[in-house]
Amino acid sequence: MRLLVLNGPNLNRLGLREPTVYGSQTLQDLEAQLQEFADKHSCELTCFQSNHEGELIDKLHDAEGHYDGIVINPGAFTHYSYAIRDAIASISVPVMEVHISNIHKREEFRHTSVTAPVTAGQIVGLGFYGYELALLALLNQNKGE
Ligand code: CA2
Repeated sequence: MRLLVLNGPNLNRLGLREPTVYGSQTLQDLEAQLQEFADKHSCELTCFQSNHEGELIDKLHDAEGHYDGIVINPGAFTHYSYAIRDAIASISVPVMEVHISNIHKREEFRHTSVTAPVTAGQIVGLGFYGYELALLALLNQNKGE
């Protein structure tokens, strides 16, 4: 099993500001935690973060044939990027959407996800644990096939 975790804009700032919303751990902490999780579940994990829409789209396209599942936190692109939505829809690899915070409890503009309708599922508000649950869902989904 090869899984890919994609983090979008500003997630490289985790732990540096707004600890009440996003916690005090960094992106490096998140990626280390997920690598440990992947090792425990004997799967191969690649993590990638970008602040650029096109780079995330390229990673989604390139995942076809190379990964069995993708976890994506598209950051603020979630709320308006039809280009990322179309990229997710254009691949056959299952994609799970994750948000560290509960986007439904926050400002109105965060309540909408234009990407969620083309994903296998969405997990919000569980902090870093949400990424582990999303990976687990992908592992289980592939087991049943
Ligand atoms: O809750 C999430 O995971 C979000 O995807 C995080 C995005 C936000 O735009 C989404 O609405 C919800 C923001 C990424 C992190 O932004 C930071 C801002 C300040 C300090 C640290 C990170």
